Amino acid sequence: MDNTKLEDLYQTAKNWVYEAGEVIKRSFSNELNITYKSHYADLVTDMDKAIEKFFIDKIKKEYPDHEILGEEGYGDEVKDLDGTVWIIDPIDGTTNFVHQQNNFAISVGIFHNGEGKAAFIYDVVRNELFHCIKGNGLYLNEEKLPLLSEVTLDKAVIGLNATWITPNRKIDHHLLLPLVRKSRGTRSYGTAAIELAYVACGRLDAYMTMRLSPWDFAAGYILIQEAGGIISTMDGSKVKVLSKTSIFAAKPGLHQEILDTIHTGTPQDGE
Ligand code: 2AM
Ligand code: CA
Ligand code: CA
Ligand code: CA
Repeated sequence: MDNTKLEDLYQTAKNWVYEAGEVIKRSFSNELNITYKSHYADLVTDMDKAIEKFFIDKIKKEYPDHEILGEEGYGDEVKDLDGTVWIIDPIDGTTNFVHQQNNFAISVGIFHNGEGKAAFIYDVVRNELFHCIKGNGLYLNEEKLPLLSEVTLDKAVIGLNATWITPNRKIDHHLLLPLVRKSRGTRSYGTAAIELAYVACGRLDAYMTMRLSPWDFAAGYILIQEAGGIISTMDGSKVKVLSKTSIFAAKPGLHQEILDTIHTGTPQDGE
């Protein structure tokens, strides 16, 4: 894809993200139709479905050869990242959307032949669009943000949610105690997309989560790398963009310090 084509795609996608945001804002006065997916805490609303369909209609009309992977399943069965692939979460943070009408985002990542090319995470209520086109730096609305700088754990704020205190197969949860003790603090926003955007812009120094799907992290994955951050799985290996995976994103330096703390620490640390 040449630069002019990519620039066009980026502008078009950005306009659609703003338009979708307007649709969501207008919906606040309507009653929501909420249903359950896999279990009692896994919600979906008519707005999740409407916004996903909104993107799919636009993309299929304008770019019929592009593929789309969306959470609500109206897109394609995407098997690989050949060609141009959009990975879309129409509303990330549906529980917040339902309970708070705040702290949710539209997340759109665009890949071409396996490479992240453009990304958008739009916090609709705060009017904050985190976005990038590959190689051009990270933007918050119109403002270009600086590259992430190094920080040590004692000065870091870490995005971490309470599922980590439950026993799990991924990691001995006691190993996270030193992170909670030694960092400046932990935060949990209930929206992976915004948490990743916050790492990209430096509001969080790191974020770790046990199991996300491609639509939860695709845009954040692109934004964080554009900002000079590091994103991997919890054990530090490369993220497979089309798989369900743990995610660990952090500023350079801190990423290794946390991996060392977790993987060489002893469960008693910090107790
Ligand atoms: P979602 O709101 O798009 O479903 C906190 O719930 C974060 O984890 C959100 O980013 C949410 O995305 C994501 N998540 C992933 N799988 C989930 C599930 N099965 N139930 C609830 N949230 C899930
Ligand atoms: Ca969901
Ligand atoms: Ca999500
Ligand atoms: Ca969602």
